[in-house]
Amino acid sequence: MAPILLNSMGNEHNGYIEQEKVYVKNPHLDSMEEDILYHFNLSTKTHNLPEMFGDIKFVCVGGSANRMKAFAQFIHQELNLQGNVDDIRDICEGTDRYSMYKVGPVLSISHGMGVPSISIMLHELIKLLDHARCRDVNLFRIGTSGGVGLAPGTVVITDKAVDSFFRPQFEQVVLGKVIVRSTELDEELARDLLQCSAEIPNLPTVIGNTMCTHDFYEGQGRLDGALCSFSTEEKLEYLRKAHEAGVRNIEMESTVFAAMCRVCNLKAAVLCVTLLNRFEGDQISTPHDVLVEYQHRPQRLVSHFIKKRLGYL
Ligand code: R2B
Ligand code: URA
Repeated sequence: MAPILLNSMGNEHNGYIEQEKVYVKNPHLDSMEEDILYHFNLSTKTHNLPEMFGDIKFVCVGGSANRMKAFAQFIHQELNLQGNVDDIRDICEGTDRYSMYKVGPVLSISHGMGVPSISIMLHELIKLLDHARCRDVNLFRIGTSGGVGLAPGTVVITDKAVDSFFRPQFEQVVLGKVIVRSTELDEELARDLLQCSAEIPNLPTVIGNTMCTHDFYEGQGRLDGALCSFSTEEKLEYLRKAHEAGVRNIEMESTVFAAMCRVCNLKAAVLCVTLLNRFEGDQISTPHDVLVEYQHRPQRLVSHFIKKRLGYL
């Protein structure tokens, strides 16, 4: 059953599985002799991308390079893969923009903070998956966030990624015009992940909307930045409105992540743990060891999902 489990997101036809392809949506790419993935320090001429990455089925992305290295080491252990965890090397070591680790069918990549940083990474990642002729790939953003009315440590699986006006859309300025793309994520994947969370002890998880902002301080209604143009009451009113619109957490990458994956036919999910309840404060004052345990929660959840899909559980 293992290959069928892997392909369970595909469409079954006449006894065989039609696999989901990763689509780049750019006609200009066909006429390029070489494609240099500059921020990964990889190229179609200098690297055999199908050989290096053709077996990838799960891609996990997160902000911090150290966290994504730790995630790769964790998955290596969880999947009982051969070799020493300390030998897992950064495929992008020739550049310090992003870090990338491959463990079996799992790719773990850092994306930095904010929409512009993750969007550059996603352009090159989606081209990489296409060049490598990958099929049936699931993509996960595992990260941190501020909770809206939730106990700290809760994992939020994103239903819709919304902008600062609570709209499920991502706006990109292209050639001086605004292009609007939908940010809906794969409902079935979100439901499967919620089911996984119920099978893991001590992993409080909800499905809710995630608000994506372009700033950590004023943009998220914080009173503790270098600048602040509003009162405590105005902040709380905005958070109450966000909560009414179904927002359960706030972070800084989900809208462009959802929009790009959707256009390119990639099944994607966003899982962020809340570090604090924004109705109760703005500063992240939780002790370091507690934060480390919180940040491990989305990793445990995705690992459980991957193990189930691969037939380990
Ligand atoms: C969550 O945490 C980061 C800010 O601290 C940002 O990248 C995000 O989305
Ligand atoms: N990341 C965010 O973007 N906001 C928070 O409040 C916490 C983590």
